[in-house]
Order: sequence, then structure tokens, then C-alpha cells
Amino acid sequence: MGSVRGESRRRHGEPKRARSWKRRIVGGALVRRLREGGFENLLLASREQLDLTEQAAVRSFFSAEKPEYVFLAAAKVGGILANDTYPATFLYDNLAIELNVIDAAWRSGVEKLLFLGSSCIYPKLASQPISENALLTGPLEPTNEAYAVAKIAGIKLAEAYRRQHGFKTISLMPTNLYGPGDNFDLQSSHALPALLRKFHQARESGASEVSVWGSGTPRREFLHVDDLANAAVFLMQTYDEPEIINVGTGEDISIADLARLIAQMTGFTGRIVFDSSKADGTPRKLLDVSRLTRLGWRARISLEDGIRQVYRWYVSCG
Ligand code: GFB
Repeated sequence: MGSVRGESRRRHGEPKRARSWKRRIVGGALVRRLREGGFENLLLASREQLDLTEQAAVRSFFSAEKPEYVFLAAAKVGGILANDTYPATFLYDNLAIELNVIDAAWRSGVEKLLFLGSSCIYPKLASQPISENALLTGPLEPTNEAYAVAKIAGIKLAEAYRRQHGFKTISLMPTNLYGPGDNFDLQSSHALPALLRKFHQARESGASEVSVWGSGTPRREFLHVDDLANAAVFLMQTYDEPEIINVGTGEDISIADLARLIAQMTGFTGRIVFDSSKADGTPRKLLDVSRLTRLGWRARISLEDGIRQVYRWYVSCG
């Protein structure tokens, strides 16, 4: 099996810090899962080794290495603020990565490619839980429209290569992910790692309050990356349909309750305040995971166990 990882160089003039945030939780979890499964012949490429936004570099890598199976886990990702602040980067980099990798994979005779999207591809006000059929049935959430459009283009690209060339591609739509190795930068990260850091630091410093972005009313579903890696290997081995497939736990929590849970786990006993100057984003994006459940797969890591495990990792990495 081969899997490819990479990230993009600076473009569009975003500040140096924006280049520094790294989130390789998916790639790391896939490598762990594949090695546990006895797959040793992994082909990995770091951003320094391979810039996936450079077409020529990607083509020569694939024609030289000729991987059999590709997990396309590389993407420019970030939380609500980063998405809203850098739409050009999120659209350009993700489109470039998808175009280059899917095309080069097909040209070099890859047996099967797995593409990872995100639940933000669905309409902002989709009925809940969100079925795969809700794709392209309504307006997107403005704060992540650029990223969502790039991911929808990736889905359509994978489908088109399957229909025109018979290239075996499958597309997984995971919900919000979290795990060890996450990005904890407070400006560019997602909610869960940001709240873990904020509450931990507040407990350490004795601060009397922690600020949570938005109203606290939005609801989110969180999937541990080890569960995602498990589902990805399962589907790479068993699923071969053009239809996209949701990957989640089927349960969600309000941001206010998540903040309270993390406050309790980190031992913070002060006040939680909500900063309404920050965007709430999509009110709710709970995935309908019945298609995946019918195939015999279920998430195993509960939110509480998962957060506890990531918090231990965060504290140990200091
Ligand atoms: O995880 P998050 O950044 O992404 O925010 P989205 C989730 C919710 O948590 C939002 C709130 O309502 C935020 O306002 N929140 C509260 C915080 N405190 C914080 C904080 O300190 N940091 C952050 N980041 N949020 C993303 C999309 O949307 O979901 C991406 O923008 C991608 O493109 C990702 O799809 C999975 O869930 O709102």
C-alpha cells in the first residue's frame, strides 16, 4: 500500500505564522493503523520532500514510485477563523493538491485511490442528520465556502475519473476530527484543541475565566482520527462505489457543553464566557452514518475517552 502526505508552500501573502501551523493527525493515524495491520511497504512524502501543489513534481513522484493504493490525506486545513481569513489559500492549495494527485495517480496506474473530504461540503441548513444525498442541495456555510468548494471539486474529480477512465476512486466525508498531533495554535486550529489549550493554560495560570468563541449554541460531531484511519483502511479494502460515504459517530454536542466537559477534564473551575464577536459558523452538522453502519463499521472511541487521550498527549508534549 502506498500513502502520500504533503503540504503547500507560501502563497497569497498570508503571514509567516499561517505557514507554520501543521496538522498531520490524519496522516499520522493512517500510518499507525497501516503498520498495526502489518502493511510495511508504505510510501510517505513530507511537505519538504514533495510539494503536492507542484504538478510536475507530483507526476514524476508517481511515475517513479508507482504506488498501488493511495490515501489522499493531504490538505490545507484549519478552523473557522483560518478558513474565513484565507479563502484564496484554502481554495487554491486544496484544488491544486486534488488535481495533481488524482491525475498523477491515474496516469501512473494506481489500483485504487481514497479521497478525504469534510462534512462542511453539505449545505449550511441541511436537515439533520445529514445524508450523503444532501450534497449540492443548498447554500454552503460562508466561513468555509472556499474549502467546501475545493472538497466538492475533489469529489467530482474522483467521480469523473472513475466514470471516464474506470479509475477506482472512493470518497469519504469525515466529520470534525481530533487526535494526537493536532494543531493547537489558537488562531488557526479547530475548536477542540483550542479549548483544550485554553482551559489547560487557564488552570495552570490561575486565570478566572476562559473565552469561548461564538454563542456556544452550535453543535458539532467529533471523530477521533484513529477511528477515521480504521474506517479508511476498512473502506479501502471493502468499498468500491462512486457514491460518497459519511464517516462519523452519529452523535454531537453543543460547543457550550464541549467547553464545560473540557473545563471539567482539565480541572478549570473559573468562569466560561462566550465571545459573540466570533462567528458561530454552521448551526449543526451531524452526519447520517447509516450507509457506513450497514457496511458493518462503527466508531469505537467515545468523545470523553478521546479527549482524555488527546489531553494526556498534549500535556506530555508540553
Ligand atoms: O472547529 P471549528 O473551528 O470549525 O469551530 P467549524 C467549531 C465551533 O466552535 C464554532 C466554536 O462555532 C466556533 O465558533 N469555537 C469556540 C471555537 N471556541 C473556539 C476556539 O477557541 N477556536 C475555534 N476554532 N472554534 C470547520 C470548517 O468549521 O470545520 C473547516 O471551517 C472544516 O473548513 C472543519 O470543515 C472540519 O466546525 O465551525
